[in-house]
Parts: sequence; C-alpha cells; structure tokens
Amino acid sequence: MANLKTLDVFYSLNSFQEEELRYKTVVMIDVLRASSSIVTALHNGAKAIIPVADMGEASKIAQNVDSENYLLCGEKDGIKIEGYDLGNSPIEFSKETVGGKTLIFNTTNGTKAVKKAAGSQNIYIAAFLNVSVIVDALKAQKKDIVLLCAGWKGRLAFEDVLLAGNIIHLLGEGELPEDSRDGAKVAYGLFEKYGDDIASVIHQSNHAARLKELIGTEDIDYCCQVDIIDALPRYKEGMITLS
Ligand code: 3SL
Repeated sequence: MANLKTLDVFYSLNSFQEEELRYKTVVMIDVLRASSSIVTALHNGAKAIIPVADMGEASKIAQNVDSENYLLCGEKDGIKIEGYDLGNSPIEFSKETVGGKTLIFNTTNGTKAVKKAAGSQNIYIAAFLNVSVIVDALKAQKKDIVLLCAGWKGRLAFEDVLLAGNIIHLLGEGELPEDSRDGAKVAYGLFEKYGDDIASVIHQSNHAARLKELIGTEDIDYCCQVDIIDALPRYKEGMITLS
C-alpha cells in the first residue's frame, strides 16, 4: 500500500480555491484532450510547454519570443484558434512538428487548471497514456495529494473522474487507500463500476459526444490508450517539462 497522507479528488476548476492546494501535490487531469496532448508533445521531444489562462496571455508571450523555436497551440470550445500553429489534437503533436520546440498552450479548461494550481507544492500532468508513471511518482509522495480534474466549464467530465479513480485504484493496489476523502471515494467507486471498459464508456461521455461532432473519433481513440507513454510531465516555474 502506498505511503499516503490524504488523497482527494476535485471535480472541476470551480470546485476549489487556490489556497486549498498550497503544500499539496496536485495531479492535473484533462483526458480529452489537454493532458493527453501535453504528455504526447513532451514524449515526442517538445522542449517545454507554457500553459496559459487565455488568449491575451498567449499572445503577450508569443510577441516576445522567437517564432522559429516556439509554437502557439490551443483551442477554444474544441476548435483550433485562428492564427495558431496547432490546435489541441494530441495526434498533431508529432516528433516532426514539436521536436525541439517550446509550446505556448492555451485550452478551455486544462491549461487554466494548471495555472490555478500553480501555488501548490508539485504539479504533475496525467492522462491514461501515462497512468503508471504518475502512480509511481505519487507512491513516493509525502504530501497530501489532490487529483484535480479539469472538467468542462465548471462541470465534471466523466473521463477525468474515471482516470482519477484508476489512479486511486492503482495506488491502493485494488483497495480504497485509508486516507481517502469523499472526492476520492466517489472516483474510486466510478472506476470500480466502469474501469473494465475504459474506451467504450469514454466514447459515451458528454465531451466525447461534443468532440465527435467537431472532429470525429480519432483523438478519443488515441486518448483512451493506457500506459503507452513513459513520461512524467511536471509544471514548475511557469513551464511543463519532463521530470
Ligand atoms: O478543455 C480543454 O482544456 C480541452 O482539452 C478541451 S478540447 O478537448 O480541446 O475540446
């Protein structure tokens, strides 16, 4: 059993105040698609990712950097922002496209969640793609842990809670860890119910339905893959890099 203090899950950006994360280890989860894009981009050789809260912050940074080494990436309501180099499709973040580049990254919920957690002790970025690496990092933690689901515009997103439940399940080696708070118990229960069929239940989620209308199913299929990437993205001093 992992050496945990307390373990909790926050279900959306609106469900907590910044001060509640101070001194804690935070795992930001946005399965569809910001976390999956971040994990993929760093795995494919992106030098760093600068998460921003909005378009204003993104353009301010972009104006002051050399455009050869930086890419402006992100979406609004799932759609690539006009004038940006890339949107938020993890499949676009290939070695050829992002290798050696720093990405300025602006998304509807995921990058805002990272920024809101900036005052915490440690921030990791989790997707199904890298779940075991995240669990190994958490097993070594002595701080309280919060699994922060980015959700969608203040509401919970099923796929984020399912991944939180998967992480809890793995941390407890199949059992609910002793110091789980109510948020963790609910996510654990959701994974107990649906964890055998991750891809098919995610395909039935609200956000998957939204994405299917906009871009089809390719990104959803990609984001449902478990443990295909051995990368531990960590946010520190304004940037996400591999630790
Ligand atoms: O909300 C976000 O940060 C995005 O990941 C949403 S979307 O998948 O690009 O629609």
